[in-house]
Amino acid sequence: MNTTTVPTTLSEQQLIAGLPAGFRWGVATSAYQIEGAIDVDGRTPSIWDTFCRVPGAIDNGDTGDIACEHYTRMPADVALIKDLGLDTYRFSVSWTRIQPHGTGPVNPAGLAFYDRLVDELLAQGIDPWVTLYHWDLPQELEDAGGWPVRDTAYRFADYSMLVFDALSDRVDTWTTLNEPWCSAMLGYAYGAHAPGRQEFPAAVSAVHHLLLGHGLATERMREAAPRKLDIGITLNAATAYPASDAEPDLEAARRADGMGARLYLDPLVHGRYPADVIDDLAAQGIEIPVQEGDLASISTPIDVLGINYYFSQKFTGFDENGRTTDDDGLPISRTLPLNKPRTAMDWEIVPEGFTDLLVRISKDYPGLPMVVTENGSAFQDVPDENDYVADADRTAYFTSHLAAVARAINEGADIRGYLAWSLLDNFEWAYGYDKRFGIVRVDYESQARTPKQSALYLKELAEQHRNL
Ligand code: GCO
Repeated sequence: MNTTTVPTTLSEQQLIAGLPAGFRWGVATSAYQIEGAIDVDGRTPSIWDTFCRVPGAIDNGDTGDIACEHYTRMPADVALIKDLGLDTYRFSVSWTRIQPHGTGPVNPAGLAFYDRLVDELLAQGIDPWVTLYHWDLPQELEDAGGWPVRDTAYRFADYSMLVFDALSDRVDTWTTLNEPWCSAMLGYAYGAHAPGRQEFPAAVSAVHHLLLGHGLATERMREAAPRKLDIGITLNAATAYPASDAEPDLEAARRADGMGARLYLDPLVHGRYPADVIDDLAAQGIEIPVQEGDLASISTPIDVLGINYYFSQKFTGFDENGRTTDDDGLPISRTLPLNKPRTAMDWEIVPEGFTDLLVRISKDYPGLPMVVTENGSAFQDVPDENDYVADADRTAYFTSHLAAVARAINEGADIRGYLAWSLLDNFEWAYGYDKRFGIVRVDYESQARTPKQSALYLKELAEQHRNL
């Protein structure tokens, strides 16, 4: 044994070695971030194609036009997953390939790509995991109002069934939405993501219609399921730590947790929106546009809750001058540093926040099997002359976060697998290609793929685990 290994690393390794039998080891991507080929086989623009053309919206003026050319390089990318010994591949389907106008019949040429992808995965012994929506709304639906409009929920359910009817004979695991918080808040409140709107009340409507779309699609998929399938949703969540026990700090953490986690989990699991969040919104004159029957749809039981975790934050209810309300009389909410090392995204590295989150969800929403559907990190990679990246930083991130998952399991959380984000360096939304999350390096000039140290590490862990 390496004598320089510090005890915490040792126990992290032991924790990881103790992950349960049958635990999934996989990797995730999303359509717009890797596919490229934006105008072939009938695909039309999504909100991301449009947003990428807004001056200043994306670092460097980057776009997803070419991305990783996964659309044409797909078989080689699947072979890569196989080489890494990973058993699950989570990918998303591009809505405008399937249904170019956001409504109407299926586009067979667009569907054919995912049909081939699923067959290729199965031929390699890799379990396909479909995400139906990873943020790429058809532009035509945004032109009709987007997620703040109720009709979009029905459009999403119709689109979902086109994909489901074509692939449910071979795909066992289905995620409706990826991170509705991001779609609603980054897209409609903060304007940092497509469609770039900054209208908080519209963002709250978007939350409800995203959840309604999830519920309607889940009901219909379950009804049509040819056999027992796992259907669920993926949320991004974090632990919101209060800066102190002072009431304003506790309140700031409560509000952050309410808007970040409970606004989604409560309706999905308990069939009601959290009363404190409803009150907070009402204080701003905002109402969630619930209609009769919506919450019954939204709380249709799910089989798996996907959790995407990157970092946690500390919240305070005081501003720099010690005041607790702003000029409009609204309560202050600010984040303060936890004083941890940071990734290239400037996100603090907080594995204990991951354990706390998973344990907390398992207690507050019991009986819900979870899978980590994304976890990973961006760092400033330095390739050697062979394009190999010895990414000790990313590898350490995986180690500490896998150990955090194992700790949560040891504390009673039901977590069935871990999908690393991401297979490839890819289009990191508003950050463009500058931020690299891949376990496999992509040279964007040549499109060459080179597994990084972190990929080889995950390969080894998956292999050891399989041989237990
Ligand atoms: C996310 C997204 C990914 C991001 C990743 C890193 O779910 O937020 O699923 O598309 O690339 O999170 O920011």
